[in-house]
Amino acid sequence: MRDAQPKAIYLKDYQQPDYWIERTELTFELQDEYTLVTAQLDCVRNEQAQPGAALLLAGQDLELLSLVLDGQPLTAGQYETGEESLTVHGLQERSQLEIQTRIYPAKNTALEGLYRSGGMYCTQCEAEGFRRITYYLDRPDVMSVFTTHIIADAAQFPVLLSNGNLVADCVDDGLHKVTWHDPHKKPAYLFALVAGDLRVKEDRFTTMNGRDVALKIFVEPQNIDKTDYALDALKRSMRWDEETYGREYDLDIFMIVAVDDFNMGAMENKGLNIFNSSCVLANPATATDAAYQRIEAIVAHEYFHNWSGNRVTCRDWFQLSLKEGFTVFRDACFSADMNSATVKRIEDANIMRTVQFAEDGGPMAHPVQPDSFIEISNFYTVTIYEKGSEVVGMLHKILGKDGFRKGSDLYFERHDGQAVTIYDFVQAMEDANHVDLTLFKRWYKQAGTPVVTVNSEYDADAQQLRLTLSQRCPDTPGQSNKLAQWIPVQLGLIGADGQDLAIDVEPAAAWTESSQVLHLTEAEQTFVFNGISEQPRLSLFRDFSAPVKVEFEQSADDLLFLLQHDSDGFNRWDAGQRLMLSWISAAQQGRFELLPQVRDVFARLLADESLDPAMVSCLLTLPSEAYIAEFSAQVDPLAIHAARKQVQQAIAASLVKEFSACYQRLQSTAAYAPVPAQMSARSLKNLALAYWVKGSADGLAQAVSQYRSADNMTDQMAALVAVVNSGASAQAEQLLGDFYQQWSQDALVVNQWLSVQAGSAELGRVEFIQQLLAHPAFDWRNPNKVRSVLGAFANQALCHFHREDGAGYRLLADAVLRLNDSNPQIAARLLTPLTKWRRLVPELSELMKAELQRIMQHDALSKDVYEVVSKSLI
Ligand code: B3K
Ligand code: ZN
Repeated sequence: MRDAQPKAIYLKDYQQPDYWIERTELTFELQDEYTLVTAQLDCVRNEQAQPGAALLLAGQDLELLSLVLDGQPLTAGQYETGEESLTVHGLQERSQLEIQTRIYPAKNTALEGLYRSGGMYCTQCEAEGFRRITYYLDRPDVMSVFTTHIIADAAQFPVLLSNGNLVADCVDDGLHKVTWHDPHKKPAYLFALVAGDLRVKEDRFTTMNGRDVALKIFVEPQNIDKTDYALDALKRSMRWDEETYGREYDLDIFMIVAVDDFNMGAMENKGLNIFNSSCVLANPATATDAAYQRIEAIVAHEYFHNWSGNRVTCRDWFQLSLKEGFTVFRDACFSADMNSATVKRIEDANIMRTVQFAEDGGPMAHPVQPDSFIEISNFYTVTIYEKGSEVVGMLHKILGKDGFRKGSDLYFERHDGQAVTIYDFVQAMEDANHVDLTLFKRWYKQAGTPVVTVNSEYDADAQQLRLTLSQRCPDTPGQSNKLAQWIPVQLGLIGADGQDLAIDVEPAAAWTESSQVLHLTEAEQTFVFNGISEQPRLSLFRDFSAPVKVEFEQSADDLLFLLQHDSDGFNRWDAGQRLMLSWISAAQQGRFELLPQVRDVFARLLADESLDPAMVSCLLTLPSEAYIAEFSAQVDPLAIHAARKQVQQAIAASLVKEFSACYQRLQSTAAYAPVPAQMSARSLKNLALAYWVKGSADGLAQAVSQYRSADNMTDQMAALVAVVNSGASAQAEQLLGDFYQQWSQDALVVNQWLSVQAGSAELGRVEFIQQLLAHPAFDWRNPNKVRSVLGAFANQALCHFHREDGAGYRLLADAVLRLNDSNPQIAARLLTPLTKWRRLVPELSELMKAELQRIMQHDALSKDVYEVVSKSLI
């Protein structure tokens, strides 16, 4: 254990800084061994600060070379350095401070600040990476105008990029020198620099007011044929944000750079987005449909941050969801508009129920606006992002489309150029719509997933339905006795003919144009529906209208009815999932059988050409093991695995003909294109193949044949996964070998190859994972590879991760300890599966806890790992 325990930082302690930095001029001299950074900061005293207040700057892993204040070199006594700080005395109301530091990007394995990735230099400054570049007021409420000079060897670094517009570019005596100027003031976390020998794919975009913008995607030379889709997605995002939010781009150039070594998906640096190469590069031969959709969503997300995050930014990191929740909501709506809105909603609800509800129910549970943290990097969570987005989505439901737009217009107009809080966002929504959202704000302060219990009574004589909804929210670390939250309940009542009944309800909906959204704002409320002439079936929380758990007993017959007839696609899916969960739980108790009427419904769905194939594919997909675990009181991963497999096998065996017919029907000779209609058809075709392979030898032969003839990665990968999961080990080994040979030169494809194996119940045994970690294709320094092997193993190959002797947990804990030193952010992220120990069956729970205790004993834990482990053990 470390000596001094890292300290928590509290929202309640927020104070403005004593100085602002109006202008920041940076000079980078990139040399082989190190980089020299000269920062000139125009500091202005905050009017709230005392004259003579010291200037307190943050810095990490910096060598301080010189300090000059208002032209005078500073000597000992005029400043002090601490372990991660620099204090400077003697500033006037306005002073200029020049700081020279030396840094070592090639030794930076944490991938924060300025670092090397292969032959290039790049940066990642959010949240607190800029302090690894120079001493600075590295906090988002300090917004400054940046000018950046970069000087580097001209032969090695023909491309030198930073934020804003290029204002000077020359080669002088073998040195390439450029200057970039960003006229928009911004916090340091949005600073970026890239240097390399890169190729560029270019296009142009004309904004709604006629501004001509150059669009450029920079990649390493071998990837230039993988840039088309991101460029297309970027243009669609720019247009969509103009049409949907009235937001226009504000510089002459917008750049994206692909980088192989990157901790996260991408980063929205002003005018210079940096992307993990896995989230931007694609061509049909190497990327699956899922990868294309991810790229579309992330390109949009980062672009949308230009307004929700950059122009209007966060006052402090407790407000992270201000930009992330809102921007995820924006990208989700964009993806819904580009593809099937229902399928997108299903995918998002799936993530909420599988990952976010788990976080809410575990030791790292925190509100959308946390009260404290030890390491902010640990708070880039599904709660901040996805639950944050759901909360914004509920505001959208409550205010309606036009009301929400009025609110967002006011927010952007009122706060442009400012660093604000989540409540400033809500205030704009309130002011624009003249509503009081006091109750709604509890969503931001209370952690945990509310549980809504449903009771309904139909009175045939009175032709009335009484619906009683009650809510409670479980205690979470540091929070108990939660208050009722404002829960929008979108619903329908369905008659025997499958049609929605007309709704006349008291109390009526208060704040929406849609009478089908009830507002549950108290601990318990009864809603009375009048004029209901038959006992209806209830379809509640349509479109996943609130991120809650629902306790509602509905018969298998009712669920099967909803699966077929609900006019709300999301609830059709949900009814199916609830049915499947009931089968899996029956299988766990040794009493599952697939009833003929269920089989017939599935057969009809498979043959129904009027339905969106992607939707049918969702309807017939079993809940994942992780999803099932979230719906189990105590988690027995091995029993869940066996039960799910049994149900899957039963479906496969009883519908062989139907799956094969559906597969054949959806075969296509059209050239591959990543367009919605094709992607939708492929998703059902490949789902049918996966079941067919499990149901018959013909299916296996077809999968091998699809693998061999595929001209695109979606079909090749789907066939490979189907064969691997079939348990046909000889064929699987053969195809995996062929695959590696075909793709060994393409790192992104090799990562997919690693993850298919590591995440597979058939292959992902502990000993095999150890072999993958020793494979030449693996590299501990590359986060994508760590995620492909260890992330896939611990999150997907659950039957091996939860091995009875604890070897799976040990393997993961060893990896965490190894990465603790080199890349703490990735180490802490890998820990997530180990935080769930309390919910496991006792034998496994003890073994997992023991691994956490072993990590805790380590004597140099990073703040990142310390926070997750210590909170998990409380
Ligand atoms: N804002 C970045 C995430 C930065 C993560 C820092 N540890 C990506 C995004 O959400 O758009
Ligand atoms: Zn974001």
